[in-house]
Amino acid sequence: MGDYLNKFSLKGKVAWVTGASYGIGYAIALCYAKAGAKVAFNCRHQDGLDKALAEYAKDGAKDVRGYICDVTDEKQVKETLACIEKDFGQSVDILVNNAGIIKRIPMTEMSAEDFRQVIDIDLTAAFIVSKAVLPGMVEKRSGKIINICSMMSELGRETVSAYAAAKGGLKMLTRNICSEYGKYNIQCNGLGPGYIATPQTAPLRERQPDGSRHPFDSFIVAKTPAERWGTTEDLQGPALFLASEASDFVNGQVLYVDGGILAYIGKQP
Ligand code: NAP
Ligand code: GCO
Repeated sequence: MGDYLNKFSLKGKVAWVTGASYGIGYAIALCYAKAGAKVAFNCRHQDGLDKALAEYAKDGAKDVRGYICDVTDEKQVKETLACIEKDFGQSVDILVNNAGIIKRIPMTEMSAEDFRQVIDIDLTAAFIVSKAVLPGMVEKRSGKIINICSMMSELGRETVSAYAAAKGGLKMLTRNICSEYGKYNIQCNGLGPGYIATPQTAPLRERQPDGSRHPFDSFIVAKTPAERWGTTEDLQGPALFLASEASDFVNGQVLYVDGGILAYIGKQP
């Protein structure tokens, strides 16, 4: 029996999960802390940060530190990275580009400003934060970058043109970081959640005034072979795999965690 299970340990590693005050980022950061990593997270608001720190403590995560940082601001990102390195006494080993937003607006009604904001947070910020941590990873010839992609890295639908453009771009940024930095033992992969119950998707699951399910909620359950929405916990194992030594020869991939959506043509009428 080899030391297979030890390969999943994150002991001695520093992980930075962006936008991890709640939702998917929170679940991933929590799992990394439980796997032994020292964890840094950021968000934009002090009240969100304080609430999250209390939640991490309540959930038994040790060595988690929070920072106020807007990931679209290169200066703030550089300053935050310097604080993380100082606070933890080492450079970042694992980066999860998780912070993201969505705007559901039909394309012909969407302003260029709204489109740019989504691209800025969901795509350009992943470039900015990755660019900041890469030199440290190159120096130690080791690093993991995980980009949180989406069903919209592969599929389109009404109202999400900017989000789909960003998440499609993020898939290709993932492949390019792999191509450019793989020789330094840096792995960059995507994690592609299906439809996950978080604040981001809450409007799609709201009960109707008569108490029935939102039509989009029923639509997603019908489109998913697992016949349910995903939970943030569903993403923890796959995110741990991509952050750990167990995935050292996996590079440039997107691991879709979608209950089977992308494999399925849909119910026959
Ligand atoms: P969420 O519940 O809305 O959480 C988003 C997080 O990002 C929050 O912590 C938010 O904190 C932070 N954030 C947003 N903009 C930021 C910025 N400019 N700088 C720093 N932090 C920022 O979203 P989620 O559903 O957990 O989604 C997380 C990621 O997974 C996103 O990239 C999303 O596109 C992706 N995803 C979600 C689903 C899904 O079904 N939920 C599926 C596939 C992919 P503050 O607002 O306090 O800054
Ligand atoms: C939407 C949803 C999706 C999900 C997710 C799917 O409006 O279609 O918000 O885009 O959030 O990214 O993987």
